[in-house]
Amino acid sequence: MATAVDPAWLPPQVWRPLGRRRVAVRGSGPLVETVRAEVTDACGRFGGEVVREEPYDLLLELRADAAPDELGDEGFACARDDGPTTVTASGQHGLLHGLFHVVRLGERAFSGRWERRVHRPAVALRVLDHWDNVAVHPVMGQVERGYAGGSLFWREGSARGDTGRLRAYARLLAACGINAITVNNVNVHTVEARLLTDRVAEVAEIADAVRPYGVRVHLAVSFASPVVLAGLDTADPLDEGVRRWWAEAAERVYAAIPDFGGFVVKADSEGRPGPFGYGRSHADGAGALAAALAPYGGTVRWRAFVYDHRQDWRDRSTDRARAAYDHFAPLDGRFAGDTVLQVKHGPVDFQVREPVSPVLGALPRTRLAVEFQATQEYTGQQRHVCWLGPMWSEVLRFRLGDESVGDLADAFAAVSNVGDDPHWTGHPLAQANLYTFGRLAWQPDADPAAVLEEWIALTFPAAPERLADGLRAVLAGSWRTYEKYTAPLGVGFMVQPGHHYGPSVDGYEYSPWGTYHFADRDGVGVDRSVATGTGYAGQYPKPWSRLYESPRTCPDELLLFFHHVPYGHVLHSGKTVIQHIYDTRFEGVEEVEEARRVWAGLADLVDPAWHARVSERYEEQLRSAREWRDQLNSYFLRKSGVPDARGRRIH
Ligand code: GCV
Repeated sequence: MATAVDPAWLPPQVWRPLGRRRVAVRGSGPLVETVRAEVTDACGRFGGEVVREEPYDLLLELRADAAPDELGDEGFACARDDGPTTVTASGQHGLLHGLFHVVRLGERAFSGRWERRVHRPAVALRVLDHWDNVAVHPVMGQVERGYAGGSLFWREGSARGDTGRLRAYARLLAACGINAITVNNVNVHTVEARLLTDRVAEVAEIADAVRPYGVRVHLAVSFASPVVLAGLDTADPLDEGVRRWWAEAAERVYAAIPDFGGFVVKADSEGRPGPFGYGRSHADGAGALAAALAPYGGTVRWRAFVYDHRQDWRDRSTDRARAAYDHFAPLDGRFAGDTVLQVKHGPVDFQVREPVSPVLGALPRTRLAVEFQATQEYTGQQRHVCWLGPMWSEVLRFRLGDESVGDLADAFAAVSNVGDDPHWTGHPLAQANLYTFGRLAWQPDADPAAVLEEWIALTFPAAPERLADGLRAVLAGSWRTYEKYTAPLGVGFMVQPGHHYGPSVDGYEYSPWGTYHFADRDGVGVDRSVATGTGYAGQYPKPWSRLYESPRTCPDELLLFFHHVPYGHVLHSGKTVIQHIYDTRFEGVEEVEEARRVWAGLADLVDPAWHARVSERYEEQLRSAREWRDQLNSYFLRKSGVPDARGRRIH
């Protein structure tokens, strides 16, 4: 039996439970019209009926007086007693989310009874940042770190104007719970800078296309805009002329896009301009932009990804991991009201394993966004299956002080993994990352395994249990599998420089980027202890600072992030570091072989195009995993001279 999968999302079959009912939609407004249109379409397809009055099986109702304080703009209450299922919202966005909730529940929405339950997102801003270039960049192409084809918004210097696809995209995002997109790369090049001014109409067209699904548009802007776009002789954030320029720019943007979301800024980072160039702080820099957006309620997301990318590798005193904390912790309380400091979830750069960034616990008086990377730059570039749900969930549940990261955050952002690929994400199974980001951003303490179940059920409606089992088997453990054959024990960055795909153990070892592993004949890892190393471990509150300080208490999976240890160091697992390196490389490859076998066995249950695409990527994943295994194992055998205890073939 072949299960057809509609790459346009959501596959029509998921609407069946709702579509064969009598459904009433009450209220008015553009998003209510979207809900009504969805319901009408589903009922038309599956034989149900859109009705005005009782009897009905489902009532979707917008009522301004329906506990607005409790529900907020995006929340809704869902209940079912002896009568119909009811979804009540006090804001239009809430009704839309309520609709997708019912879709997710499927038949369960129409059986049994349950008490009124309120669902509302943990944070108001759940945004996907597209690193899309308008003009094709000579090195990075149309999409920086994009692995899903071209941009949905831009092609070779122009807006694509494919409003149908954009609308479908917004629908997909709403189904995941995502409510904002940034339509250009944080590395803002010359052409893209103009989206803020004379090319804003193109952004307005995108905003019009996604608005019916409650998605708002943001822009990445260059800190040097006043100079680059208006010829001012300074971008000093405290200069009156500069502040006026930003205020006028914001006014024009809001005239074109009344619900514009705000700016994201990468400043003083990897060569981008910023306030340091004018002797100002990042709080000053963000303040100028926040003041411009304040009259309209827009948000400045200011990235904390600031470090010295021109480091001398000989200099052992500079530690890139420390940089964001050193720069930003002293600024706590100095950011203007609506500024959100956007912090990568780990201290370095989206490696497969990093500790949680201590910045997230260091600015109690600052609004924070946690930034994840759905695009799989360092996790297999959407040629490898690597479902990141468990990693993100670990971050969100991690407690810094009294609160979890999920509680501390005021917003969640992810670098988008979507492009114009027919499957949206290049690797069809990478859709699970998109969905999981949206659901965890809505509810950070959600069980990722349950989210994966939802994704499976929504993507393969009515899938036979064998297919669901197979998908679970290939996805659930895929992050740990990837970690096994790539980076041992938190060491990171053993990738090919530049494009970051595939192994190169010393690729960054003598580079200016600050990402070293210091492997020598005796041992490997970075000493970040306070006692003898860079002091990074001391940026954490207790108990973490104490735990990370000593190799005896540091968790195995982060040992080489925090310590330089001899190859013979015995892990908590009882294995030596060198044996762990060998064993995990072999295990990782075996797990990919097994996943490929499981996938091959699902051929009769999956749409042939899907199946073929995933199979082809498994071939590449396996080839690459073997390359990782062989390069890593050979490297460490040659460095250490310690043979594999099990005598396996190492080159
Ligand atoms: C958009 C990493 C990536 C860059 C990216 C940068 C960032 O360094 O390799 O492509 O630039 O992160 O997050 O700004």
